[in-house]
Amino acid sequence: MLAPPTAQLDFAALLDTGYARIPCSSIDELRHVAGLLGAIETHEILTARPSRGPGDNSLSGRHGLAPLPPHTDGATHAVPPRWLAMRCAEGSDAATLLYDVQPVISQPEHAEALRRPWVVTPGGGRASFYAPVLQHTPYGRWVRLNVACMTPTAFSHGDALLRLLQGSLVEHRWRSDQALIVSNWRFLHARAAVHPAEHRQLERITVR
Ligand SMILES: O=C(O)CCC(=O)C(=O)O
Ligand SMILES: [Fe+2]
Repeated sequence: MLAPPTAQLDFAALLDTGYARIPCSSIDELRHVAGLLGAIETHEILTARPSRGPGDNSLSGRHGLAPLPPHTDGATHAVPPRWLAMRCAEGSDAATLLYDVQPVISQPEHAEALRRPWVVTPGGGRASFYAPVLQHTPYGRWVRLNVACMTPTAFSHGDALLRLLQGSLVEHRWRSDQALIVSNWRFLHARAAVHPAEHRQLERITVR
């Protein structure tokens, strides 16, 4: 008998590295593993589509099938989701790119710059608010960055961060029998360009 997905997730290792590839062959298994990480917030199938133009403040709406720049999912939430559980069974040629922020924020001069405020604009009539890229709270420490809905105030450090992060890139190649679990508090993620004939469908569960 196959081991249940619970047996395959080493939580201590996940906390250490901030991401994990695990055996997973169905959306039910993905849901099961995501549920082990915390409370499931959203469960979606993201279909890669051509751009809807600059008026759209979602990254995927703006960039369409072109490469998606590094970002945090749920960047407009008061607290972005802690974990992302993802699986790509269709249209999986384009790699997903993970950028570990930890090496950068362990350097005090960068951490300091990343605590400067940005304006976060949620859209849909919700009020804008200030938030730093790097936020320390009694509940934990997280990063938040999405240039489609965030604007730096005078002395922000976003471009420098994106340059520094090139040094901590992990390229993830999708397999239909694997899922990717990633800390959305520690990693930014991006995606290579998608070929229109691929019909990319990414199953994504966000966990808080
Ligand atoms: O398709 C992917 O690999 C990532 C898509 C993504 O990050 C998003 O839509 O937020
Ligand atoms: Fe994303």
